[in-house]
Amino acid sequence: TNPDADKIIMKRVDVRKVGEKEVDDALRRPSQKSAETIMSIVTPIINDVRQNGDKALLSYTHKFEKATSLTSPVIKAPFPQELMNLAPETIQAIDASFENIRKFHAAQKEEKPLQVETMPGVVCSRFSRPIERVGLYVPGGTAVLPSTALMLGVPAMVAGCKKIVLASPPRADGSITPEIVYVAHKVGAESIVLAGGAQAVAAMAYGTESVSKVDKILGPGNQFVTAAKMFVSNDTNAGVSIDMPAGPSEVLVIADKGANPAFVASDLLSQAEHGVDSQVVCIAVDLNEEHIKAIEDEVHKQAIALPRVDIVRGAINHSVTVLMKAMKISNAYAPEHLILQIKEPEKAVEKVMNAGSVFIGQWTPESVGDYSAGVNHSLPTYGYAKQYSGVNLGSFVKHITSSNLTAEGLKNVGSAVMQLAKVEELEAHRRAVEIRLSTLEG
Ligand code: HSO
Ligand code: ZN
Repeated sequence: TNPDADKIIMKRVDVRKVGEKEVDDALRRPSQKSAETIMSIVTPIINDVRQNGDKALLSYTHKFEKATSLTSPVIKAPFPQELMNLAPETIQAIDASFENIRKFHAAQKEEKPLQVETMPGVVCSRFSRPIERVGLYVPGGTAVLPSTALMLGVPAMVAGCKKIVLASPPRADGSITPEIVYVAHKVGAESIVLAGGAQAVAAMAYGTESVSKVDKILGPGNQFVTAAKMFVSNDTNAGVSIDMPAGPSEVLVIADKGANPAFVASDLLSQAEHGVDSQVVCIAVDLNEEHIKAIEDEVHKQAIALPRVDIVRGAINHSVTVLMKAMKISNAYAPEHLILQIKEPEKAVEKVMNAGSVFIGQWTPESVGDYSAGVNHSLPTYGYAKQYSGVNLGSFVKHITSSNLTAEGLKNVGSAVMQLAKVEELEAHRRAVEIRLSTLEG
């Protein structure tokens, strides 16, 4: 018998020994259910909630969350104190994290409108306004995630969104995690929708008798939540947008000889414990067999001591250690989280082209960003870091532009406008300028 048979170990790929295809295959994210399958499941749910409102919403919560005693799908602010009784050390931790996240997102505010005089007398401006009503989805599932409520709620509050609606699946007894209620209270949420999945997304997108309709839905979720967000954002009747497509969480750690194997392993595992579909990647730069073995042994040793070892085992199953070519592979993979446990890590940041959030140096585990440092943890996964940013203050505002011309300005730019209108054969456009120029001359 093989003593290593039960070892929790990542697959190894040596870029120097195998072709590009093998590397790509090893780094492929675990496959998800097909879009059609998921859509065929969520579409009837969405339509039902849209047509039948609270009644449908409640029936799905009874069915999926087993919260059969629940009689109303919404709690409105002010939230009763008895729903947010917490240990003082939890209150302190939430308050400290809240403050750091608030500071970092407040610093993202644009001080004053951008203003440019493109020609004498032609002034163009851009200014931002908060999105009025936002719906924040906080997943339930195998872990309670009040930190996600913070990551979505704090920037919404800082941006000045008028109505913040939080949705999260209730527990089987119909109650909601008190930490989430406390965060909802702190960010000034209008209500908490006690529902999850596609039904919660539909309720916020279209509104029901008791759920307020919102203008944008943000927050991570499983495949059903993501599919529902995609569906409603494509429905012009809903008039709602979303933050980004979401997939399972992931981390990529780049480690060199100086990296502490125990630290590297702890970071890989903190991501692996999120779900069996999580993927963790370790890129070993210039490491010999002994170094790699040390990391692998640490992964196993620390993993078997974790309460969520079974989830970790599932995640590690489709995770990889890659030898060499770190930054090129990392940029191609576009990890949600990138951890740099290498010499001169700040220098390497210049080469980072695609990543959701970067954790620099050995004293920066991903967990600090997940909870309390101040950066946001709602980040693009599944390779979407190539084109999406994580949630930030900008996710809660839209930009409006304005133009303001003097008579001189119109004289300066008018001929270009009239000529292009002529090219496009849009005569009314041309005349709108001409009529003014003639008035000026007359
Ligand atoms: N790493 C997760 C966020 C999270 N971690 C919540 C702990 N709680 C995805 O970025
Ligand atoms: Zn995490």
